[in-house]
Amino acid sequence: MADSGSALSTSLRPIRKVLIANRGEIAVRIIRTCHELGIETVAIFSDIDALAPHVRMATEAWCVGGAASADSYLRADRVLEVARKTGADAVHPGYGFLSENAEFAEACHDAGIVFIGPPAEAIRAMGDKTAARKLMEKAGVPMAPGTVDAIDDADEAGAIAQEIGFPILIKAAAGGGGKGMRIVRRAEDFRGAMDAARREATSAFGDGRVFIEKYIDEPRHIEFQIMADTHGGVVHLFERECSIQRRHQKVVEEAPSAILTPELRAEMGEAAVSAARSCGYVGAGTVEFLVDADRRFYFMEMNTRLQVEHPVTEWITGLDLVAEQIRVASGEALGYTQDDFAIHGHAVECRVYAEDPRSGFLPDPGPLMRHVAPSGPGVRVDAGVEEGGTIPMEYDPMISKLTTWGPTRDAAIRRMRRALDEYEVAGVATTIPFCRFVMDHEAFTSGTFSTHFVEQHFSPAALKRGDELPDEVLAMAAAMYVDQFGKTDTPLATNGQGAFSPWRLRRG
Ligand code: MV4
Repeated sequence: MADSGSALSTSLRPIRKVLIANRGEIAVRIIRTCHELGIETVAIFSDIDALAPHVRMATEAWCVGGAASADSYLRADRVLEVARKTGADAVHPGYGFLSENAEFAEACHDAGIVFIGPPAEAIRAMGDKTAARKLMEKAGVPMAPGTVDAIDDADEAGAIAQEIGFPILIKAAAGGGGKGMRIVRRAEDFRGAMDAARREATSAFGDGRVFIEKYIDEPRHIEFQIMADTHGGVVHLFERECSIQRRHQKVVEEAPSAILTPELRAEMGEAAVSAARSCGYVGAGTVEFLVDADRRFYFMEMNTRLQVEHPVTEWITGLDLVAEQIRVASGEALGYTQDDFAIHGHAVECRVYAEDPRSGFLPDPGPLMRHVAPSGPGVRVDAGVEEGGTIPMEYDPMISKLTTWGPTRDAAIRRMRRALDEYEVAGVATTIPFCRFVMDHEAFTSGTFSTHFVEQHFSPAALKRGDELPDEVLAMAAAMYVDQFGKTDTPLATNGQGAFSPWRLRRG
């Protein structure tokens, strides 16, 4: 592979100690790989996370502040101070928190600490959706028809919308994840929608710039994993199907997608590699596409971090993506080319959250009185909490990611049903029954779904009863919890709606 330029650092930076600027399952996941590689780890934690698994597992752990993310995990200054005083060679940001913060990446670099992620300029370019569109246009990556630049004149924008043809979508340049978007179906609604989108974008991002795209109705969300080194090597590691989501929150993902042909996969993979090259990408990244009913694909955005759903890619490729990130961050070449990869079988991920699918997926944080995760052939559980611990209300209420592998899609799905049925949780409501519903649904099993799956097919009434733990098990869980963790029915925490007590058990 050719070296693509002098701006790329080719010197080796040995990484012996990594600070993990995160918590929960992703911190645990990163620590595991570091320890396998003989790398020491530094955990950071907030006041309420002192007993969390990531803190216990790391070589050393330092408190960085109070419960609120803004007082701890988002405190770039304190995170860097800990990195400095512990002699960490590198920082792994995980996902969320500081992972897509270009200033933080830069600050690490300025402090002589390796940021395990792309260059700050790549984070910045992809964070600005109009800058990303400009790069993609130059790189020849297909996009939905629309404006490349942000547009502020409503008359001009209206004329362009007319030209593209309704329905159109107004998006925030600083947006992502669906914030600040407006669908417009009729010309007469355009001006009002544009004003609303600008106001929303200004208050959400402090940046009111918007642009316009043709609205792709009932698309599939298919994203490509890419990996790039500092020597000009870039490969894609196939796709993940992420269409099963609600309110921009993914719930079920799989790899590969049931609808891609080898030809389309190759074409989209090449587009993803071009997207990565266009912004000088280094490390693990994800290029998101929308795929319409005619299987035309359009660039949506690029995520400059390791993603939640990366385990399904690890299942089908056999790679450890965190190990690859660390190798690349230390300056090593990929050591493989596109032809070295083939899809091995099929993998499915279900995200298990402390949320109640019977009442609008309301978060249900609290003590995890029982947590017996499934295991056995082809089952992987990435959890950041354990039985006796607590799902705090301050952070994302994820309990774990459950992934299964099988030689075929059908086998992976059957294995997922078995694993979901094995999973025992008491103390909080979970999305397990919802995931079971998805695994059973004909639209999912036949592969004929879109991003509208949940709104089209799900209602709480569709959840089966009888999938919750029996009363005897719940009573035993509560008794064991009190016995092991010394908790009584005195409140453990409050969520503003009342106190949690070990006796407040939940079914399903
Ligand atoms: C779109 C779209 C349809 N057409 N763009 C949602 C989040 C942000 N990344 C962009 N999103 C969308 N962009 C065009 N031109 C539909 C969505 C969209 C969506 C995309 C993937 C998964 C779920 C979604 C839910 C609603 C809207």
